[in-house]
Amino acid sequence: MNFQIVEEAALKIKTMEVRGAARIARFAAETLKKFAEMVESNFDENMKKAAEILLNTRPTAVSLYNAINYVMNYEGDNDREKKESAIARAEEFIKWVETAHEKIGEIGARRIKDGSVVMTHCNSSAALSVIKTAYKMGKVVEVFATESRPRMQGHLTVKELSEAGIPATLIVDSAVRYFIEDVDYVVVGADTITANGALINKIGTSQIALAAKEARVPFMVAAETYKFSPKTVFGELVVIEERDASEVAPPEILNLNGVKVRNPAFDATPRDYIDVIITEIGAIPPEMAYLVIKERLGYAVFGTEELKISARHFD
Ligand code: RI2
Repeated sequence: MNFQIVEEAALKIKTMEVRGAARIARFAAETLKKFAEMVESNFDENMKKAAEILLNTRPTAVSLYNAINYVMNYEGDNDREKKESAIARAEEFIKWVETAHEKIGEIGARRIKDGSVVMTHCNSSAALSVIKTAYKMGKVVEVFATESRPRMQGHLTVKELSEAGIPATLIVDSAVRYFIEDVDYVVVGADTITANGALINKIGTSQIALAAKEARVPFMVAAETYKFSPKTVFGELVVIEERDASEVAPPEILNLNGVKVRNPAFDATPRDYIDVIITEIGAIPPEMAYLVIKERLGYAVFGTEELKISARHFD
């Protein structure tokens, strides 16, 4: 069996050519669908290998894990039935991704008051859905977007805001506290929400949450339910991806004697700093994360390696 399309997709995720927790999840489901269509024999074995290749790319966003598990939860008595089921499940997952954004936009925008200034971090499609919807309702007057070093995803955000006609101000990450008094809401996305309601998101998010709490600025998280982590119910800790130091500093710095350069891509924001999590099924307090995992995702465990996501995904 030729795994080329899977290996190519895995490389795109690893190098962040395809990035963003929702996008990588959707891309993994699309890739598994294409691969399933090509498999002619030994369906289980080949799909398992493809799933492993895709999983072995970026460790932090649980959306990737949930997408893969969702597709791999296919059923059937023979290869033909299994293939049909896997393809159908991949399509269901893709639809889940597509429909969730719109609902999150609607629900999140309702919480924003007229004339608001919003701050966001990195480049989150879910957070931007809230901001764009609120803007269309005439509620947002300006958006502060952080650069989000080292990959500068803030540049993507201001481009997107500009295309949508939304006044945007780009700031360096360290200017967050300087500007926080001018802000009415912080709206960020999520890579993972843990069972205890903590948010794992782009490095720097927790500092923004700290500044927001100090300034009494509401901190809103936009997260589809497939960003909630069933693994954390079983005590597993979220692995924080540490990317290559060359993303942070040039060779003359990397080669200095006695100097280390570290590049964690994500950090954890405790639930006490989060006012609300906007999901496609409603605005929930972070304390309800466990219930979302239990009721929405379902978790029949076959060893933590093989969690089954028996989701009632979208209704
Ligand atoms: P959406 C991104 O991770 C950012 O941390 C962003 O906040 C999060 O995914 C969610 O993005 P990266 O892939 O799924 O840039 O809301 O490391 O688009």
